Amino acid sequence: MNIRKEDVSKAVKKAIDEVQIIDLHTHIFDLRFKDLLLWGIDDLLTYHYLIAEVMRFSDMPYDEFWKMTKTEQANFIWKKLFIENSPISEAARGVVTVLKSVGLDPAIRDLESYRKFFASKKVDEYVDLVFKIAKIKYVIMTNDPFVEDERKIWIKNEKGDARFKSALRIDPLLVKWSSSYLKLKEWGYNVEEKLTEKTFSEIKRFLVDWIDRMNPVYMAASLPPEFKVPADTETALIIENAIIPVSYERNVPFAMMIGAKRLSNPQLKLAGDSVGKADINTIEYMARMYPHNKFLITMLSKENQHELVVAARKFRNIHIFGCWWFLNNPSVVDEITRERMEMLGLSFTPQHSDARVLDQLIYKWDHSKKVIEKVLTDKYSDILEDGWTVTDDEIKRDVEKLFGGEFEEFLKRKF
Ligand code: FIX
Ligand code: ZN
Repeated sequence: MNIRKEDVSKAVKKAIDEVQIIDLHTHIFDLRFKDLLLWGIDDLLTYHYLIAEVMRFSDMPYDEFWKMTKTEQANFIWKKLFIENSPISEAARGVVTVLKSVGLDPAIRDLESYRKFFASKKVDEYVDLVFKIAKIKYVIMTNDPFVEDERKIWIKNEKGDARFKSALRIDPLLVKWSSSYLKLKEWGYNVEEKLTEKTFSEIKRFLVDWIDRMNPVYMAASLPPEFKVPADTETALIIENAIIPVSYERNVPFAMMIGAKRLSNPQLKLAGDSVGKADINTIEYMARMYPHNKFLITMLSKENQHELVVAARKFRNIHIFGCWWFLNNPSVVDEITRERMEMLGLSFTPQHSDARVLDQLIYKWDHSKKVIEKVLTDKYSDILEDGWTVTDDEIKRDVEKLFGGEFEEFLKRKF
């Protein structure tokens, strides 16, 4: 039935509340990976976003912070960011949203009672609970074969949980070749530091072996602001001579996450990364030169967003996903999502969670869904004003596309 103008917001809210989400990029793991799966209040409080924030309220030497146990760090963060200040930043608000969503009372502000709640949970049941609350169909993990703790689990070839799909993460190959080639050698690939034809073909063999082992939805790398292709750099040469051909032959898209400036403040460790504007020409070059390849793209700098949307309009082999990291704040998600919808309609994926802690699926999606709901309501209201009609089913169809359906269609297309 056609929706009346005054009912649009209700209809959009219902469709978004009910949609089963495909989360394109996370850092969570299924149960095979044991302790690599982070969850519960102490992991939530020691999230690297909150570590960066807490140090701004303190003159504690960085070393002293890193020497504390996880519980002590969590106590410190709780005291500073939740008791001595109101938790209004996006990452702090996220903890409050999680407490409320799992049935705890944020108003009691009692960290020990929250700890007791999580200590009473079994991890497998808690995974089910989080997936149910956040309405997740499946997540895509970040799987790096260069991380020894992960690698040793992959090589056991155990069956995983279908709700956790993999992504083959290859940053070390692209940004640390001078040490990664030694690892490849150790694993039986006949490579040398110099990028010869033989070395490219062995890198390809490495990629194919891991694609066979992980069955990844895509290959991915996070790349710095100065990332440039074509260029006479190890990164560019490995991409053009190994990643691109394997990505095409195996029909595994290449996800480029561009603009992360690693360890801008090394004292903050994982929390010390920053952002820089990247060159859109690289993306346009790759999409143009390799029209039969598929590229998933997200960029970290706000300044890159407009030109990225334009690039996607020009090249159908680009699928934009998510408001990444420093962009995942309601005001910025609102602006970027509006612009993307205005130029791409429904042919992009507005958000991924980037959850590092299982429970974050709850808040990251809760907060993003509220913004996407507002934007979509405005867009339907505009066309209704002009005399167009929409039905509940059409809204449901569109919402499903935005939360993973269009991404799955992109994967199926053959360019
Ligand atoms: O490179 C990445 O996948 C980034 O998303 C992360 O490594 C980053 O630290 C993060 O957690 C951002 O949300
Ligand atoms: Zn990430």
